[in-house]
Amino acid sequence: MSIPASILSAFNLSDQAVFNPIGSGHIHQTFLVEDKKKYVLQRININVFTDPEAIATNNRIAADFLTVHHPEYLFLTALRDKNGNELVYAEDGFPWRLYPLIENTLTVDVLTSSQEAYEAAVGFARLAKNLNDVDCKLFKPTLDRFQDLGWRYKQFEDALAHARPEIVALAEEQINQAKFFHFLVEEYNSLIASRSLKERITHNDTKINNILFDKNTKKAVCVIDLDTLMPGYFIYDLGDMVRTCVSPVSEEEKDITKIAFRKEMYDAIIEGYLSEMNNYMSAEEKKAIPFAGKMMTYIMALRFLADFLRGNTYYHITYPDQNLVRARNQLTFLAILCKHT
Ligand code: GN1
Ligand code: MG
Repeated sequence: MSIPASILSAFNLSDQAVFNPIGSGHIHQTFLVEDKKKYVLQRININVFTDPEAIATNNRIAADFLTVHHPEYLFLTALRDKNGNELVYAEDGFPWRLYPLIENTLTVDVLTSSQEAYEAAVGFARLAKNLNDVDCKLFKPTLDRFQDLGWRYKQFEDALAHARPEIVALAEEQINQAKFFHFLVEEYNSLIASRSLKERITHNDTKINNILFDKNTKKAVCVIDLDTLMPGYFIYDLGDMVRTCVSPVSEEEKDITKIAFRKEMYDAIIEGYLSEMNNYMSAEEKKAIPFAGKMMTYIMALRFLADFLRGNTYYHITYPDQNLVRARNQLTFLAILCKHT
């Protein structure tokens, strides 16, 4: 994909600028820009995020709050174009945004030490802690019912009801497994109905490659991918960390015999998260800690499987049954997680 000239000009990028795709996100198009300075340029996928202005507004509210209350905290904000806009629309209607590149940092897809797991959890928990007192009502959901497990289950059932028989046949084993774990939907519904979880501003996409680590110290420097920064519950953030940090292989791994429970990683995530959030969580909330990873692993299994059944309309894929592979991976990890937590 080439970058529209109007976008280059809006952000004052020169003719000499070099663009290369980066990142492993499934939704947007992301480029590293090397010009006089280095940047990250991103085209927002408006087929997924139909209200990109809501993302920009939520991020601005958080940034303004953090500047006043936690000025020392590094919160990544988009740069403004020459007209003062954070989102710049190309002729085709897609909005683009530009971020400064944070030098000397890296992302990882699979953690190799429990120290890294601890640091990642501290990084995501610090965002939740620093936003603990912000007014949730100021934020708009950028994706409706994004983490609503009951709704995601219904979407899976709907995808199944409309799928072609040959697609259903390919996914039979995963469909049966997905149905088997339905008890987690009941557990989720009663947890939410009990009102024991505080509504907070959560990141909602805390997979391990959404945090930047310092190349040298391996400390968490800042969180990225703030598209789903919106009202939620702590289980979403803690759960997605468990989902993506505890297994020695990522959600893309085809060989399910490599999927395992790394206790040292699990413990480090909980410890890291509580090192920041302990005083901000009620005893009732803490009781929900073991549910977090199961809930988020299940929701991703359902989402990948539903997308496969629908013909892969949501997640970017590079080979035909990639979403089925991802679903199988997540269901395998879920079964393992249920034994250990
Ligand atoms: C998507 O933006 P990206 O690719 O990191 C998805 C998350 C999933 C993740 C799984 C908006 O995240 O919810 O956990 O894929 N984001 C959206 O890899 O659907
Ligand atoms: Mg994302």
